[in-house]
Amino acid sequence: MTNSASRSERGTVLITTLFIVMAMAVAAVAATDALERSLATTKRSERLTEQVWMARSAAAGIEVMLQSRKDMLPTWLKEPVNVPILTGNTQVELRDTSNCFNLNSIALNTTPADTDQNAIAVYEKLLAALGTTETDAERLANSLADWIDVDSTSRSGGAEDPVYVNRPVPSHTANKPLLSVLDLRAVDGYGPDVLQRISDRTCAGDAGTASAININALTRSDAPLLFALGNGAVSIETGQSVIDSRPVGGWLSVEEFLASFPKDAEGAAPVFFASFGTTPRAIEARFSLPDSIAPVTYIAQFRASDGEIWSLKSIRRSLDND
Ligand SMILES: [Ca+2]
Repeated sequence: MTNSASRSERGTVLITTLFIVMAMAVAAVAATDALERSLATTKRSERLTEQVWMARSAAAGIEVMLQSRKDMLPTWLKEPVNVPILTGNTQVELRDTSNCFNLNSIALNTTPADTDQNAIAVYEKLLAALGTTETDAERLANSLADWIDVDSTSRSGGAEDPVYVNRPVPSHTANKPLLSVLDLRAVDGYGPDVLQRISDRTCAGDAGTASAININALTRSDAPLLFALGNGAVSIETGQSVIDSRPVGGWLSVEEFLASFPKDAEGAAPVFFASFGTTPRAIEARFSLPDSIAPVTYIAQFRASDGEIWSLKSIRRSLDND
């Protein structure tokens, strides 16, 4: 009886010990798995950070290339160019992104942000010239102005927080300039039809900066832009006619371009609310990294004026429909 009880106790102790060992083994496996996942996450995070710095480094290399060989820009705008970076070479596609209405020209470069009524009026004219009714043009312009300005007072037909917080997915106005034209998707009134109508003629440049126009890259489809920037003084037909009359080799000066427009009854040439030049004013570079862990296209933006080219020092990833 005593021996039997002792064997039973030994058996219980053995089973308990086995359970403890099994539990410890499971815990050890779980801990190892968690550690491996944590290390993998950390490694991926470090890799992503490294890639952002690589992309910035590539953008700096592109800036040096553009600054040192300005004479090559016309060629590089036509075909991709290989740029050496730390991990090899990357193929860069350069685009002249002048000739769009800078939506952020609505914002004055002040703190707190205020808005420029002239730029809002120009934008309204552009919306109307692109086929929007005058009522909708005013509503859309004011809606964007409310989105950008820092105050919470809704303009006529505009939209501030009360409109956005009552949506099925509540949100708030940004109260700052747009980061991208794609931000318009969040602004009240900007449905797919409006975005499709205006996306090729608008861009999100520097706040408080006039739309940059390269007169030698204007196409007939830019005539509504001239109509709006000229505050309606230049009809779309006149704009198309002037663009059609561009000399072979391009206009040599902005003055020569302006002289192509008919003068008004008092002999005055049209005045444009824009910054004009005979060469690209805004350049966009798109590139990928050769050993990227995901297929990402980076976009770096540059500005050009008076023979100088400089980077905006910010890069971003390409988004859907971007
Ligand atoms: Ca606002």
